[in-house]
Amino acid sequence: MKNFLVTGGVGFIGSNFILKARKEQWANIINLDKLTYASNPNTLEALDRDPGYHFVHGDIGNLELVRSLLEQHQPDAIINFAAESHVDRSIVSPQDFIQTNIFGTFQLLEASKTYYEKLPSPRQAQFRFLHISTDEVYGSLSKTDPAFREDTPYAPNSPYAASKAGSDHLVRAYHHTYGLPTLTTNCSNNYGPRQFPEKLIPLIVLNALNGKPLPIYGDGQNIRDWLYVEDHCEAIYLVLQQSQVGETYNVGGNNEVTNIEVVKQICAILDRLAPKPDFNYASLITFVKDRPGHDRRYAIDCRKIYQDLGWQPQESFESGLLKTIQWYLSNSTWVEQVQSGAYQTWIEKNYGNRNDTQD
Ligand code: NAD
Ligand code: TDX
Repeated sequence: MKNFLVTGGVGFIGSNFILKARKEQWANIINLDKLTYASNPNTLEALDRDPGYHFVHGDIGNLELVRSLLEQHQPDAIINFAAESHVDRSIVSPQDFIQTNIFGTFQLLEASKTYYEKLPSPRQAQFRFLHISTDEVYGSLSKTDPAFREDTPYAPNSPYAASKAGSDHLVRAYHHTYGLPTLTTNCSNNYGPRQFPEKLIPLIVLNALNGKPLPIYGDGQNIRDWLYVEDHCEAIYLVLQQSQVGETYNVGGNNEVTNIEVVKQICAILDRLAPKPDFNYASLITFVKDRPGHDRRYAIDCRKIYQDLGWQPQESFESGLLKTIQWYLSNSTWVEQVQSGAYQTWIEKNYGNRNDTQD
């Protein structure tokens, strides 16, 4: 079986990818994760006894650590999910975004280049570096603009988007200049199980269940395209298996929805699944000050991945949202861990304050 080095695999999308990769026997996994505030190590406890899964606590920016992991595990592919990913945090405090998303990706590329150049030619032909990126690098659309295509010029607006754009450019340059067999996917807003509740959908679900206000930035008319995380994971695997090297693919859910509509749909589902007498969850909706520089609309044109690889999203927004909310209702321990900060205590107990510990 193949070996994949996954970075940031304790986070939302990476953990869903790893669980699927092990279930479907796509590959053995080495998971390099720094365990920032956005990760709950218990997310992957189902793999505790899986001999095909190996966790390493560390930073993608630690060149020595990454080099030794590559040497030791000889992966057939590297899939880079590791990032600081929350736009609001990037506005308040951009430093970590530059450090991980730009410098960290640069270090990972450096280590990958040396590793790739030393591989014997049959293995070189198979090797891939897949970088996971976002539609936010393309900037903001008006209601009538056509959706983002792979050749839409980059115009990032937030420090997060700019840091992801920087990493995408580095990945492109390592292919163009050094021949590293890279691939990049730019996807829209993911939703599904195991997402940290700083992002809109889990935040609204958990605030509602706790009777807290449901904050809507600005007028609530900003539009996002929503992609169910499992559909995204399928797309990533397909790109890895079938794409020509150097390609980039946009991945979207064909689900453009305004924020206010997303929140109303969540409230309607909760009214059915967790009813309270004489109470509608929508009564908690509260309009708050807008996010600075808030992008108005994202939309993805996924014709390229459909035409080249035959991928299209399978999940409707209605059924994906229902499954997501059911997951949060059935996984109260996970929710308590991320909300109480108990997992950070667990990290300190198990790993101390060391950032680059090899398991
Ligand atoms: P997340 O914040 O849930 O998880 C990120 C993971 O990366 C965490 O486990 C964290 O501990 C780890 N990490 C952070 N810095 C690290 C470092 N220096 N070294 C090693 N590990 C580190 O993010 P996510 O939502 O799962 O996003 C994964 C990737 O997908 C990111 O690159 C993000 O930019 C991209 N993306 C996310 C979305 C989305 O809607 N969530 C959409 C498009 C693209
Ligand atoms: O409390 C809120 N109220 C609100 O109205 C929050 C947290 C968000 N919003 C709005 C802002 C956005 O228009 O909801 C929309 C979604 O917000 P986020 O969940 O923060 O996602 P977004 O900013 O769109 O970015 C996400 O998708 C692209 C991910 O966080 C990124 O990592 C990804 O690249």
